[in-house]
Amino acid sequence: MAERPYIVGNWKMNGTRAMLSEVRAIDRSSQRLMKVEVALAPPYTLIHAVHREVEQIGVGAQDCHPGVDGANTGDISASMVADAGAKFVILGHSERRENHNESSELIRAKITAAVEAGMRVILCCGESEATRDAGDAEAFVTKQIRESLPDVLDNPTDQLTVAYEPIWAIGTGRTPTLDDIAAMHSSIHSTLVDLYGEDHAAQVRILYGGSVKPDNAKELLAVDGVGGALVGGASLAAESFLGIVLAAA
Ligand code: G2H
Repeated sequence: MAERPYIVGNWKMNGTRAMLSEVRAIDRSSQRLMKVEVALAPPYTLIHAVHREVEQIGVGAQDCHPGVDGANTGDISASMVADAGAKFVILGHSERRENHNESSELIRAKITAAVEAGMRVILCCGESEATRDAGDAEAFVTKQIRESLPDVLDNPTDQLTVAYEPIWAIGTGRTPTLDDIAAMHSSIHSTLVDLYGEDHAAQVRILYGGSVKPDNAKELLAVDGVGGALVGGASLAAESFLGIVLAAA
């Protein structure tokens, strides 16, 4: 595991201001766990409120538009989420790729916009069950990463985190074998070496995501090459999220 594991809660389309008490509990406990970097990505509507509540943990967004401003009803730009207090944005999540037909080309434009707005990016990637069963998982994820990342990042070490989330493990309670996770993380690392060189790639954390829970977090986080976790359902309550943070400490 990377020196300082990164545990990120992705609230997806969940959360109202009533959940700010959970945020306070997560932030207070995280202050005692300096060995772990902790962050939450609430829905747009809560970014500013969460930002105002926290002292220790990071706050991010779950998406952004590739443009800067303009006539895009209902869309939110990278600079707008940055203005609300977000320091990072999750891009390329399979729920965006599948439910909103987001291509890797669009995700690449969003990453460029986010970096230009001064934000860090968590790029998600992951294969379907059919792709894994066909033995094509690593090739598929390599292609996704190569097509989604801009050719040039000023400083990939600071700007980029990658999250490997096999689609069939998201919210299902199923996870890949630990060997499969290790092999995929090694493959992603090699892709990053090709793109940015060994020194930068060594610093880019690769998270695992997909049904991470307090009771499986320790073994998942101990897998070679896993630098933290992107957590959905189990991040919605302080108790379960902090169980995962503790497992990383
Ligand atoms: C995968 C993950 C968080 P969950 O989408 O990004 O969700 O932990 O609910 O599987």
